[in-house]
Amino acid sequence: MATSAPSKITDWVDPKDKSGEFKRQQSVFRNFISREPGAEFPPEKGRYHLYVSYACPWAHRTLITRKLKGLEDFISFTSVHWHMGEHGWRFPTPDEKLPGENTTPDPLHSDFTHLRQIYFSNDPDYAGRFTVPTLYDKKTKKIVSNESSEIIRMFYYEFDDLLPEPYKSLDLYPATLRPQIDESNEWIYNDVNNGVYKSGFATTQEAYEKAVTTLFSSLDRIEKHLAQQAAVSPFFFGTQVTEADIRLFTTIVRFDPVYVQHFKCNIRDIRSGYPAIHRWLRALYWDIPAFGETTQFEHIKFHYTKSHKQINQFAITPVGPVPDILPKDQEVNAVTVAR
Ligand SMILES: N[C@@H](CCC(=O)N[C@@H](CS)C(=O)NCC(=O)O)C(=O)O
Repeated sequence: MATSAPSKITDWVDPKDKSGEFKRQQSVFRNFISREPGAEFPPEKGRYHLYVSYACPWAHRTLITRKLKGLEDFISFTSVHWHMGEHGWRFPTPDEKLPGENTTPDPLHSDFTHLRQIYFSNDPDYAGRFTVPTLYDKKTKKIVSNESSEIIRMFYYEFDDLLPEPYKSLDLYPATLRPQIDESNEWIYNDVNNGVYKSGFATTQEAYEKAVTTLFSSLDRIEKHLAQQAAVSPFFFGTQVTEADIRLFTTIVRFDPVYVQHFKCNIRDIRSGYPAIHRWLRALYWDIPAFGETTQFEHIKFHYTKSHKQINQFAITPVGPVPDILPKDQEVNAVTVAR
């Protein structure tokens, strides 16, 4: 079960790895909530708890899906504090007032101060990373999963027998679109979702340039796709929101506020360089509460800029861009003038 952990939690790139490339570890807990008879983790109202960070794009996927599927009364959640230090994520203290709902101490373990204690209570020998999202079973006191791509898929269908319409029939991974979604997941994960981290955590010029140029050629490809797709719907594929929207949104909404400057993803930004992506982003953010209401820019901006001391020694958070996200009917001046 254990994977090897680096000596320091902040050693995003193994100092012994001369390539300077960020290599993300595999998630360790890979169980599934399932409505199959006899399943170890059956769908039950109130049984599961999600530990997330509002800052984290992977955890953000699970918050969006939970809300889209109407699972708010079924799955409770807590967001950790945005600061990640030497001991990893910590819970807010009772006197800290942070934006966003459920930014509280751990409601399930009053003596726990850090997320890592959930991992150790589950497996005292755990040697992997202490990541969010973490899906926890209150009944057996076990971690079900710490892999966001699998947690969201459990949420798509496994609670459907307990859900009213229209949530029950909302299909976020429709059979007809699966080949397209799977194909795009592959390169968008490698080049974009994880690509921003590969760019920002690189410790050699070569590793950085390789990641950032790959990232931007994939953004160019997405831009072309979304410009054509705009004739059909505001969504990435087909005429309804799907997994493709959820997985791309959490990276793109962080792009201008954080990744452009903090992760040096600055060949272009979204608001002035990618009109179709910008339109798609704002339609999701402003028109669908599951996207807008789960986005907490203060957590997002503070987390990256004040936790990654190897990138930003004095932990100063840049003020801009202002605003974090533009209204749908407003553009940056350069775009308005060009029109
Ligand atoms: N594969 C995981 C990745 C999750 C992940 O890396 N989360 C980050 C926050 S954005 C984390 O908790 N990192 C803590 C660490 O690596 O120590 C998933 O998609 O669920």
